[in-house]
Amino acid sequence: MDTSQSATKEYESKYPSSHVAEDQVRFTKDEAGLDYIEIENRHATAKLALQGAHLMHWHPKHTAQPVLWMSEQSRFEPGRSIRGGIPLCWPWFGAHPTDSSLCMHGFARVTPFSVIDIGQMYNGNTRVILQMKQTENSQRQLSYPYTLTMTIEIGATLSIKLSTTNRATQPFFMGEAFHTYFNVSDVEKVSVSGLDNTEYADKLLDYWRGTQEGDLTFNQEFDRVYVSTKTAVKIHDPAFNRDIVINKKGSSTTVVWTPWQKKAHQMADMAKDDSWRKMLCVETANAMENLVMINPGYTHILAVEYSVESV
Ligand code: TA6
Repeated sequence: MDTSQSATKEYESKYPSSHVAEDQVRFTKDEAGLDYIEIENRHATAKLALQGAHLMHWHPKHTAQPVLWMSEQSRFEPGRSIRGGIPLCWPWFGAHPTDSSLCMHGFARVTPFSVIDIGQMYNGNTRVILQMKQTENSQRQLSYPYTLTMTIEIGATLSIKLSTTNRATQPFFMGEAFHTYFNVSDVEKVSVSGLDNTEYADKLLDYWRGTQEGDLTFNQEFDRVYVSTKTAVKIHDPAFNRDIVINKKGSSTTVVWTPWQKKAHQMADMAKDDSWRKMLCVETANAMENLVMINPGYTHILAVEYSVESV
């Protein structure tokens, strides 16, 4: 029995109630001990790391290119973030507001999640429900009682929901993001629409505030936090003959980032070639003045849906 068969058997013994669609789902484990779920249904293929409920790969069958980008230099080690796919930023975005010793973008992306349910939907999509485990590291960084649940539905479109339930007796504030790396033909040849007239903080200009005029195009490092915006955005990629449409709910911030060459080549988990051109981050978030307050007993849901339109 190979590792994926034994991983599947282990899963079925642990989660007997889940209706694992045999031919759609494989459970694998790599030599570093990270667990993965590989999915193929009639609409798409996908791969998910249980650490950080991290969707690494999504390729709907109606488009020639995968929709998510993954660095060839990414490391896959317990406790280390993966460079590409959809890193989960939670319970803060960017640097911790008061303690700079804590990791960028929060600890959820390096924390293991357990699979609560997995199965085939009536429309042929595969839905995976995961819950973040409480670890010594997570409890050290956030002592509040909470439940963090991720629901991912994989098909011709990709739907992701991150539910935070406050199980404490007092409200708490948090930041969050789906820090999504999109696979593009060349970042210098794409544009992003949907943020016209939107205020932003420019991280490269010490958070200087400006207002976006028209579509975004890229010819240098770009790192802007667009605030108080609930609009859908589109990545227009004529060379890949497609638009990637990003619809969101429960999010008031959209972050757009390309490191460009110099910054990319300074990053240990980015190749020292021009692969940085093949990625663009458009992140569905709540950050800066858009932090979320959750009252005791309440649940906040950050939701996004990605679809691909041929052009
Ligand atoms: O969302 C953009 C950003 O905040 C950039 O400033 C850059 O730091 C990027 O995230 C990557 O962060 P990471 O911690 O994953 O290296």
